[in-house]
Amino acid sequence: MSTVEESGTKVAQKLLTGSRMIVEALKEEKVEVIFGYPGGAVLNIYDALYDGGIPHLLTRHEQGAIHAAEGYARVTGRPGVVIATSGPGATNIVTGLADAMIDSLPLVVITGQVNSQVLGSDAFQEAPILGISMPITKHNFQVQDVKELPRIFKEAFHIASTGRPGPVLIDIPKDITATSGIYDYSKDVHLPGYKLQTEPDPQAVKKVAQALKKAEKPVILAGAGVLHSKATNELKELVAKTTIPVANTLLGLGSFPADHPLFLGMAGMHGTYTANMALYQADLIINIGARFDDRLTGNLEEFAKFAKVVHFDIDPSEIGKNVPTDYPVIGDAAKSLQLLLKELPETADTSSWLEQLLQSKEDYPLWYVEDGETFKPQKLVELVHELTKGEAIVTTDVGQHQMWAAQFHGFQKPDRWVTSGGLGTMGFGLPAAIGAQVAEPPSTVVAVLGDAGFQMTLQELAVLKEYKLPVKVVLVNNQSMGMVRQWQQLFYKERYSESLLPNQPDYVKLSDAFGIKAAVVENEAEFRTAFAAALATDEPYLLDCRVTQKENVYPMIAPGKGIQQMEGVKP
Ligand SMILES: Cc1ncc(C[n+]2csc(CCOP(=O)(O)OP(=O)(O)O)c2C)c(N)n1
Repeated sequence: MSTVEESGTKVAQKLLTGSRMIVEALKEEKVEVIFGYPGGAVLNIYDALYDGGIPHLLTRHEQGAIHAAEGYARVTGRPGVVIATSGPGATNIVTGLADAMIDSLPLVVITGQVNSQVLGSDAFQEAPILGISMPITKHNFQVQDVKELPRIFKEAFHIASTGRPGPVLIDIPKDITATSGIYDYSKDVHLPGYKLQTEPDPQAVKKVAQALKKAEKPVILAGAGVLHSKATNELKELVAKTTIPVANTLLGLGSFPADHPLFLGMAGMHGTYTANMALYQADLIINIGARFDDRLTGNLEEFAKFAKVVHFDIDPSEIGKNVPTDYPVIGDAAKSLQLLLKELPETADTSSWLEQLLQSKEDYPLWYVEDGETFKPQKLVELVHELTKGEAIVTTDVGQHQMWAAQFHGFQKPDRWVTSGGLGTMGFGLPAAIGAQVAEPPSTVVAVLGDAGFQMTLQELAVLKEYKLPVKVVLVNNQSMGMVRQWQQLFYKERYSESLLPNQPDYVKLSDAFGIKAAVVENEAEFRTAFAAALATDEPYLLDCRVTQKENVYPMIAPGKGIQQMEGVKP
């Protein structure tokens, strides 16, 4: 270490290669684990990692690495870190970048790139990842000089984890990782163009308090922003003080306890009748950290027809994007709610509204019919909840099983629910479970997967074995792409085009090949025994659960319909 004069101040500096700088920067950012996959362009980085210092988890596909990093980020709130090589390594992470971007997950993704001298020449394993990833990252960088590396890393972590979180990509030509330069990580981040508005405007909050005073039919819509800003206590306090009922978005589940009497359930396409009708009939919708996406709102013409809209969001571009907003509050949700709690006036008399909603909750609960012959997937989810006492971290793939998990696994606590919401990425659930288990080794992690989605990333079973990750895989095996089949049944006259999967692998043999214990389960009794055995070991386990094939997710808002036009509500 040497000390040199710079701008009149003495700073500690070291002469390091680019790859060593990367490892040092990751250490300074207190990175606990890297999810990655090596290749030519990142060989220098992997060589620097060989000396130790930061654990690295080798997935079996780069998509697995980035979804694992997303799972880690969702559970910890800290950036997940990924390394992939240039070309196909980089393009293999594109789905994960888009997934993290739309679900606001903080990631720092390092891609190797061909040597600077041959950039743009269609060199071996060259892919223009900067251009490809531009619209699906919060920000991206290409390092052009080794001296820039410390600044770029510091900025990348800052951008990924502040404001509305998101993925940041750093593309590094191979020669830069071999070149030496002065390493100085002491400088503060200076980004004049990156404006964060975390402190809410007190006047804006005052207006919300006044709107609350008049509202006779208020409802809170709590989204993932509540989880990102760790505002769950403030939300509970707000509800305790105002008795305003709460509906969740898919990604907001866990931000409010499912067993709370004022919890109306998830809203949206497969939400509860009561949550959706509350949003439809409300005179004031208080959106906290949700983006009013189309799966939530249904037909926008019908949404919030009678309501004034309050929208708390850290991202100003969300205000009025889909739904006209009367009372916007830009800022960190926890801070905004703290301010609102101080401002709270006497609220209007909402007793008849609450009575109506509580009655509706009783009359129109989520439901399914046991046929006495087949194993109902909804029952399976209820059993997962019962046998884990609702304490497990649950990850899912995308499809019917995801919706049943959202509906029937009452989430009591924050950050126990890891699912791909905005992008709806099949293949997400198993690698995300890996990241979640790495994030919280003592917790039970259950990956509830569809048989089709599982087959997209099942190579990651190898990771469970190698790293002794005791993830319990619950395969909701309906021998079909259930959600596609459901839409074909309902909207395409039962023409099941390419959605039935009668040819299934033998999942027990498959698991065995990976050294993982597994069992086939065909009914509730078998599930109880097998899942208890799975939970009792500290090893990974897979249960191939043969469930009813032609079961549909209800209730449902059909495409184009309004939020009040639900089908399949309990008769
Ligand atoms: C990568 C990807 N490809 C295609 C789809 C479209 N898609 C949505 S759900 C679904 C079926 C999923 O089937 P499965 O994993 O078995 O779950 P199930 O619906 O049966 O519970 C498909 C193909 C998707 N969401 N993601």
